[in-house]
Amino acid sequence: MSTPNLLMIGGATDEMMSRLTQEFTIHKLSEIADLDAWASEFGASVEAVMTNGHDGVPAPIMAALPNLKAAAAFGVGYDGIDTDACVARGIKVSHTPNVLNAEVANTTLLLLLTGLRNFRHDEAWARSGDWEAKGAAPLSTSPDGKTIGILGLGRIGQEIADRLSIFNPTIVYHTRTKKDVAYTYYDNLVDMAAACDVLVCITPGGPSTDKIVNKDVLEALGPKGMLINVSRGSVVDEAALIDALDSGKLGLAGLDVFAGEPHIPDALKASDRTVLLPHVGSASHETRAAMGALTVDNLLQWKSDGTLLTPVPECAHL
Ligand code: A2R
Repeated sequence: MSTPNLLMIGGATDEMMSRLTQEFTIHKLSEIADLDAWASEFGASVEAVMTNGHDGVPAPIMAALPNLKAAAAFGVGYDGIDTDACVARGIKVSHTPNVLNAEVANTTLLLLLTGLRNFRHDEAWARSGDWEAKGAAPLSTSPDGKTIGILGLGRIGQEIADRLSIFNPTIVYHTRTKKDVAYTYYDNLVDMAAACDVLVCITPGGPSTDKIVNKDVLEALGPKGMLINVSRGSVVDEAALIDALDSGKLGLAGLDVFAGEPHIPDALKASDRTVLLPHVGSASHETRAAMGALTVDNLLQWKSDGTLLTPVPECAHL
């Protein structure tokens, strides 16, 4: 049986490795000390890479693999992969849509509840003895009946809207194209932010959404408004966010993603208006297993017939 050469950029679970090692000859980028030396020996023989949305396929690696045919990304976002360059070279790219919708939506609801209900502070109040020393913790804000704006009403955005229904919200949304849904559509993000109590970002990253949540959007959301970002750090102008929080022009931020991950600006860490997570939106055992299985399924299908199970839209015609 042939075992094509596969370069792994980033990690994989034991389950993924056990399926892959039977089918591919694996090279791990983390074990390559000298990329040029490795590339001169193996680069031309590598036909597939496995990566993730964060690491992508860096340009020097693309250049070192002249016969690359398939790139399988672990994750739904693939802004780290230059799909134009892949299409130009006929490289097929897959990702893992849908299997993480529920978990990212759960994370969104938990950020919403933790922020509005002030549970971060309440937990500290209970743990520190403030309850006995100072009395009842301050009141907080109910998540019920709020107007919630979804920036990016795609697979995950729709799941967020569905799961939010337990709070009887008014859902509104902004995307580039109006969708066939009953929610109110805003073609202008600032206008939507002005109408919202909470703004949830769940668009892809990349140039078209870079800092789309800017000073004007944050100030329109206002002193009682909450921003939730479960998409990509690049979607929010982080400097403007820090200014808006520190000046009280924005009420709260619940953030799972950051511009310079894994670095989080000290101002966001120090703020009592933030709930911070280390990019764990999809990071449950169950969901990561499903994402890993789909990543491997894509590679195995490509090995068997040259097609991908879940290609990214840009490469679907290849
Ligand atoms: O704009 P449209 O009509 O293509 O709608 C998409 C929207 N979107 C945008 N909205 C406003 N301005 C933009 N520049 C823009 N670009 C895209 O984001 C669509 O409603 C949504 C993306 O939905 P899906 O492609 O179904 O992605 P999914 O699976 O919901 O994941 C979204 C992102 C990933 O790319 C990762 O960055 C993150 O969630 O995990």
